[in-house]
Amino acid sequence: MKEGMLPPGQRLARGWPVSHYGPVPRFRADRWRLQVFGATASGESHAWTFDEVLAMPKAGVLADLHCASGTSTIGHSFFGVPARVLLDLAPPAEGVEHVMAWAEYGYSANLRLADLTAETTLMATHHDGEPLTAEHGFPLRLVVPHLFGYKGPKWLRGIEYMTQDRRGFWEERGYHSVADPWAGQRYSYQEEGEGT
Ligand SMILES: Nc1nc2c(c(=O)[nH]1)N[C@H]1C(S)=C(S)[C@@H](COP(=O)(O)O)O[C@H]1N2
Ligand SMILES: [Mo]
Repeated sequence: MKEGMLPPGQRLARGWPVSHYGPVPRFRADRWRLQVFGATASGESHAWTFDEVLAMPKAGVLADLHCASGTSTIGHSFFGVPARVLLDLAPPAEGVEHVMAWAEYGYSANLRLADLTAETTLMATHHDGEPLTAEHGFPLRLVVPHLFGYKGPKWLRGIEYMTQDRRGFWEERGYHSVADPWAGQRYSYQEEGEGT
């Protein structure tokens, strides 16, 4: 059981600090779409309005968030659409094992398909019973509790199915491509000899 424990090298932050690169985007419902594209089974891209996302099946997830810079926040109660719902609505082509999660302003994070379909991976709309605040990702934020925070784009706008793994925003800037905090997978140099 990992309950009540922090991954190695992490310390508890006070409250829930905001941390991301760049400005906080403004939500415009008329222009906003969640897209699934790339190597889809049908070859077509899919897009949903925010109202359509809100009509998808929902679930709650309890999560701790671990920033790779060394701070953690614990006991978050998120609510939203399990990411694996997208796999039913817009299945990937055979052989797809990696995805890129895309956010506003081109932020991206690569994930193994298995990380996206994990039971606790959520496209969150709510936190502790309230809609997400703009700073924490309103209207939609990916939460991947078993990986470091940079794998969870705030202001999520798309999932790209990839036939080959590619590195996302922080992964290109020296951070680990898998990012399991319990395995201490913080930096890309650690991938050497890890066989990832
Ligand atoms: N769009 C976007 N999402 C992002 C980031 C970012 O820079 N841009 N930073 C990530 C990182 S490194 C962390 S630790 C968490 C922080 O989330 P919080 O501010 O809600 O604690 O957001 C992640 N999601
Ligand atoms: Mo982070």
